[in-house]
Amino acid sequence: MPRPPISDGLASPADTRRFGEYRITRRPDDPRPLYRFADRIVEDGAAGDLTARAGRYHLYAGRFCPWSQRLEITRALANLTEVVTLSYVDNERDGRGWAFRERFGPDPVNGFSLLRQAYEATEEGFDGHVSVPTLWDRASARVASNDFKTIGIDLATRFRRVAEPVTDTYPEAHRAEIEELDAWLGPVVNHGVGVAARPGPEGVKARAALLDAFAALDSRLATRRYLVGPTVTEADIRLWVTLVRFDVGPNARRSINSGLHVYPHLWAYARDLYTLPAFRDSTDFDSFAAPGAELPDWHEPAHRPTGPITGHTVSH
Ligand SMILES: N[C@@H](CCC(=O)N[C@@H](CS)C(=O)NCC(=O)O)C(=O)O
Repeated sequence: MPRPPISDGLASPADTRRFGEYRITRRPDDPRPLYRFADRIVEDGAAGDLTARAGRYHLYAGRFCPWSQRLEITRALANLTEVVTLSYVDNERDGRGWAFRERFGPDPVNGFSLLRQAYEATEEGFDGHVSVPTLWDRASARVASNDFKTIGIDLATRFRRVAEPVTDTYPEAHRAEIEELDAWLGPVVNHGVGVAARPGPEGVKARAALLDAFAALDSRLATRRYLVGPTVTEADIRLWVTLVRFDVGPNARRSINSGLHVYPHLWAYARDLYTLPAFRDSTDFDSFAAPGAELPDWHEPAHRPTGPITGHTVSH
C-alpha cells in the first residue's frame, strides 16, 4: 500500500479560513463505522497479534481531550509511562484535523505533521474520524485503535507481564459494577455535559439528568472514598476527566449550575483525586478552560473518608 510522504516538519498554524473547519465526509456507499479501528492488545499473542510489549505502542493524545486524559491516567496507574510512549497533538484544529505544532513539538514516532497521516498510512483514502486518543502500533506501522474505551481496558489489564501496576484500575471483582456505572454516567455525564450547556429543550432535559446524576453521586460519595471498591478504578477515571473540565468548560458561564461545589462530597472527591500525580500531572487547565473562566480552588484540602485504602492493591 502506498505510504504518504513522511515529513519531520510541524504543521503550519491552524487556519480555518484557508483549510476550513474539521469535518467528516462519509462516502454514501461506505457502510463502515467512522471510528473503525478497535483492535485489542493481547498479553501473549502469536505473530500478527497486538502483543503487549515495552516500546511497541504509542499514544497520540490531546491535552484538551477528556478521552485522552483517561488513558493518560490509566497508563500512569498501570505503571506504563516507560512502556507505552505518549505525545500530544496541538490544541487547535482546522480542516486538516489534529496536527503537530510548536506547542507540544513534533510527532516523535513517524514525523507526521498531521495526525491524519497516521490514518492514511493505515488505510488509503481514510475518510473516518481522525481522533485522539489514537493508539499506534510501531511493529505493523498502523493505527491499532482509536476506541478509547477498549484502549483503556487494555492498558489497565494486558501489560501485567511487562509492568507491575501501581493500582489495578480494572479489578476483576469490580468490572461489572464499573461497566454498570459507565452505562449510566457515560450518556448522562460524560456525553451529556456538552448538551446540558446548550439552550433549548434538549439542553434543559440534559441539564436535569446531569444534575440528578451529580446529586446521586454526591450521596454515594458521602460514605465512600471512591466510586467502586476501596481503590481508584476506571470508574473514577472516567468520571473525573469530566468533573475537572466542568466549571471551566461547559459550565464556565455557570449556565448549568453555580459550580461543582454545590455537591460537597462530589467536589471533595474530585479534589482528592487531583492530589494523585496521575490525575494532577495529566491536567492542563489552559488546554480546556474557556477564556476568562474562573478556576475553582483545586488545592483546597479534601478531607475525604479514608479507611483501609492503599490505592496500591493489585488483583491477579
Ligand atoms: N468521540 C469519540 C471519542 C474521542 C473524541 O471525541 N476525541 C475528540 C477529541 S476530545 C476528537 O479527536 N474528535 C475528532 C473526531 O472524532 O473526528 C468516540 O466516541 O469514540
